[in-house]
Amino acid sequence: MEREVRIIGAPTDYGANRRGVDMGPSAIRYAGLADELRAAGADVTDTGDLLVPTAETRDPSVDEPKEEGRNAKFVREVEDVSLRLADQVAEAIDDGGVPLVLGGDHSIAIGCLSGSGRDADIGAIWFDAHGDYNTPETSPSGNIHGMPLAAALAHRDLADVEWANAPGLQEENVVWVGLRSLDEAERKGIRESEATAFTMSDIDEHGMSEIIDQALEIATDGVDGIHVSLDLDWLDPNEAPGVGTPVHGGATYREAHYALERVAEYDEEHDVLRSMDAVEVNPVLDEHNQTAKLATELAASALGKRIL
Ligand code: 6HN
Ligand code: MN
Ligand code: MN
Ligand code: MN
Repeated sequence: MEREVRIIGAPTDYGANRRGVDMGPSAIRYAGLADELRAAGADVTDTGDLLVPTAETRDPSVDEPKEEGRNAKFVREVEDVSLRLADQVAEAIDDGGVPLVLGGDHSIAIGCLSGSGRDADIGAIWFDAHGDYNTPETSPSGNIHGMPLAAALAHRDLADVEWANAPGLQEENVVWVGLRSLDEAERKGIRESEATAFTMSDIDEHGMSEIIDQALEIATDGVDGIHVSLDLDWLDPNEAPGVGTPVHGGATYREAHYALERVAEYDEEHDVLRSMDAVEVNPVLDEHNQTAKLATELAASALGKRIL
């Protein structure tokens, strides 16, 4: 039977510095997402975009910093989007589908993780150049897209931010793949965590094939399923120029495809993929929609597209 893939657009840029990432869902749809997914054998429904008030109509500093030393911009707006998105993600899973959430900036992963882990224990594979493990206390930018994993895991000074916590997410089942840009506090936090971090150097040393297999084993061990978070800046900027925080030395086109094809193969055997997001596509910075196209292809790979 065909599996339902439910597309949910989350056109936010509250969590990022650069305007434009809110156009990501449109660009990814325009790149042919639904057709690619249907070709991969999915039964596709598109719920459209969440309503997200444009950032210009909001004051980023309202209520923030909440106290001395805490910096998180647009925290109320991110809360509002996260709560509504979590409901939609949970509903799609309840209905037997796989929600595919299109960002928007990476702060939308907060809603994805809490929705996906609402009535389940989950792991997560985090394909990203960055750790996204800052908190309002450690963040150099105040941008919430650098914080979603720490928030979901209720870390450090975020334990009281209940709307951002994803109680189902198990720290020991969180795996980063492709890290190459960490702030000092993130580095310390990641070292001290029970989660597993694979850097680009690990990929250089062992190859993507071995790293993704390990990541899948760790993320799925003893949980009901996993969330796959795909930040397009995971790829090298030569492949994915349309992102707000590019970092050289990222995954190649084939490494990225291979990793997501393995997710699909593993899912076919073990039925582990609960939910997925594709985030940080910024059409304003992109070249001929190349990064949106890549997001489309990689999502299709993860959801069953095969070469042969
Ligand atoms: N992303 N570590 C930097 C910060 O501002 O916290 C960059 C975060 C980038 C986040 O790409 O999703
Ligand atoms: Mn990210
Ligand atoms: Mn990133
Ligand atoms: Mn546990």
